[in-house]
Amino acid sequence: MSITSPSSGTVHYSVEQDIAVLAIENPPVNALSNALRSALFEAIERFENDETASAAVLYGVGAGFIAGADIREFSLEPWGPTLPELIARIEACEKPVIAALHGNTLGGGVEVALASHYRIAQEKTRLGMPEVHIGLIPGASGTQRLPRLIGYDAAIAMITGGRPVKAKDALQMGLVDELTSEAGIKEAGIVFAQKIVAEERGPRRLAQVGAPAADAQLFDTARAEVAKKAKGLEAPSIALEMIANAARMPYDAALAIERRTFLELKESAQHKALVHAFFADRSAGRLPELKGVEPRPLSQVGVVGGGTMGAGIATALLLSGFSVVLVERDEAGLDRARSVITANLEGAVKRGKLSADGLAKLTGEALVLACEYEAFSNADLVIEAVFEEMSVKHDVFSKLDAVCKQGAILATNTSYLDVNAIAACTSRPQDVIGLHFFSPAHIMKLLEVVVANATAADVLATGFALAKKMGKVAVRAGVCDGFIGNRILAKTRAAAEAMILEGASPKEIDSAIRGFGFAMGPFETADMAGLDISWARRKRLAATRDPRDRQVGFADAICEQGWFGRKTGSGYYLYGKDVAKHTPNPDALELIEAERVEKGIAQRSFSAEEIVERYMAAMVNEAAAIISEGIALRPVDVDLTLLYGYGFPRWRGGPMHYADAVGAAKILDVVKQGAKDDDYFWRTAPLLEKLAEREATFASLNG
Ligand code: T1G
Ligand code: NAD
Repeated sequence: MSITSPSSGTVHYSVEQDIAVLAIENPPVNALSNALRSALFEAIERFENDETASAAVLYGVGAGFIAGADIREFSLEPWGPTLPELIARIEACEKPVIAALHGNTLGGGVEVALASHYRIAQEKTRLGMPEVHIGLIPGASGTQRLPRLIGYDAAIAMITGGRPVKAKDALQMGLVDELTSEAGIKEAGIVFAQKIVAEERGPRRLAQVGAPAADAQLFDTARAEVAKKAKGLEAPSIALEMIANAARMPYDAALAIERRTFLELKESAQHKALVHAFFADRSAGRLPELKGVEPRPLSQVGVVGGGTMGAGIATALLLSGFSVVLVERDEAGLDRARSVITANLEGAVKRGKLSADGLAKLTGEALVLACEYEAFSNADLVIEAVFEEMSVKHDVFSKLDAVCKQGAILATNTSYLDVNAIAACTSRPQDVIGLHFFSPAHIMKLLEVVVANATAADVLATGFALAKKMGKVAVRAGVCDGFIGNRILAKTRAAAEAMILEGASPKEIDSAIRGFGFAMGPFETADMAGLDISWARRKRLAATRDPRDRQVGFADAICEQGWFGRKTGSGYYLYGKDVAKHTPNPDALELIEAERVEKGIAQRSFSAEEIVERYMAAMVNEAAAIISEGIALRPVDVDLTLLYGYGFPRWRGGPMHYADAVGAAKILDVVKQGAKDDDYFWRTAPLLEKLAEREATFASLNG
């Protein structure tokens, strides 16, 4: 029979060979919903009263045991037994309860397993406490039971790091009692339970086990390590203190603090932002345009150009199992490409991502280097990564059009150029698309898939399928100067440059933006990418630029000196073996000051808060325009772009989630304030105005 509650989640109860079998079912991941907790609680009560059953086995129907609390229900009013109540009930059973684990056993799933008296796991089980990834701590005794079972070091690593462990490591650390290679976890559980009964081993209750002793140093060392890795995340350090409580107070007192802290964190801004990011990840490829559209098959992929991007893209393709044909202009170009690709792949070997044999294969038969475009005749997709100049792109696409087979997809990695104009150089615009990778292409997770006017639906679908195979996050973008990410970047950088003219220093701005949570500020990023890139873009746009579009002079003046950033030893900062990080380039500061004097601008000071406010207002306002224009289909696509391509702090959820948290009205105020001085740059995006008026959120537009 089934014990079913009105919302999703069921436990099927049966007795097989004197063992009660509790089959937990809540597809797709058996999350502990209100309904499932209720059903499990009832099933446990039934087992206690069932004289025909001498032990119980809990197992998950489907791909795993239990993937933790139901994240979709965090924002709802809970009902039925809480997880701590359920867990206490399981542990209190007078007859042995065995958790039989397979697949994902995460968070509350591990807590259910820890409340059970014995644990058996299939060899491929992943056991983890990922709560910190959604800004939480284990909320149902995990911080107390886990160290009692596996000791402080292992518990600290699992809980504060959030990474799952493999079953064989779980066995070694004592987290599970036995491993099974049996395909049926239910059957293995029953056999294990019968053994427990036959050996008359009764319930083992972790709550009754004393906490291990801890030496004074242990938690101090851990505090320093956790803080160093946290990068703005609050939950890991808080979780660590909960574990430390196990060593310094009785079980019940520590448990009460854990629960209270968990409930507080459930209301925190970081938790809400991280849950937003969790669901954003899962909505990435969910586009109406892709529904029911079959991607084209991909096996051999061509790359034109073996420079920074081409070599990185080729590396990423090889690591994802594609065979690659790379074409450069001459032998010297090919040599450079080969050595960069080999070095990248050697890095993958060092990181344990590739074997030495794999390296030989990828640099051998899987990679063909050539100087003739005819080498692309068999390619299913060719990705162009040559110089950012329309005339060069024009030449390359005409040649590709001539040599590539029918149905081959022709893609450009351009950062800013018009993909419609590139498509027009071919006789097959329906097969042309933008595939905008980020540098380093074999590391960065974002892929902007840029749809031109004539791009066919199955070509777009192939872009998304490619990203999936490469382990990247794909975001659909429309054609405009810079697509989603670089267009926003250009706008925020311009807002930062304007603040510099008013009196802030590049270092103050970078430090404020890092304080917000970005890995780097805009000027150190520009120095790293090369200042010549945006200089070239400014020159390209100069002829068509709106006369109201104010430009700072110092950005060009710095480039005119040949200071292109890190690669030339100086830019906004100085670089060199003996130069401390973030040492401003005094000559660049002089150029800035000279421009202030020339324009009669009185220098004033900026607080970090004001810098962030302006920077983020410029970002959100531009993003709102990008959404209205259909360049980004949904606000969540902007969030994904900034999270995966631009170092936006995940615990802030992305710029649109940030805007929702702050409120559209507040952002609009900053935009309007800016418009008093420069009403062209700070022209209000009508969407922002509309949301502010209606007190509505960007999230409401995600559909
Ligand atoms: N709650 C609700 N839905 C979930 C879910 C969860 N915990 N986990 C996954 N889903 C949905 C997901 O949205 C998607 O739905 C579908 O399942 C498949 O997921 C009290 C506080 C389990 C490794 O953080 O890490 O327990 O989009 O596409 O790649 O102490 O999902 O198809 O509609 O990701 O095979 C701790 C989060 C909670 C686990 C599977 N648990 N999940 O990956 O499939 S806090 C987590 C994952 C907690 C206690 C604490 C992964 C996965 P849809 P998927 P996958
Ligand atoms: P790069 O100068 O490092 O490399 C370009 C390579 O293309 C050179 O090796 C050159 O020899 C080769 N090349 C030029 N013309 C060619 C031709 N006709 N046939 C074959 N090879 C040719 O440039 P990059 O930084 O790799 O940028 C390439 C493209 O990627 C540009 O469109 C750029 O805007 C875009 N992009 C760059 C970055 C970045 O961070 N560098 C990021 C995303 C996109």
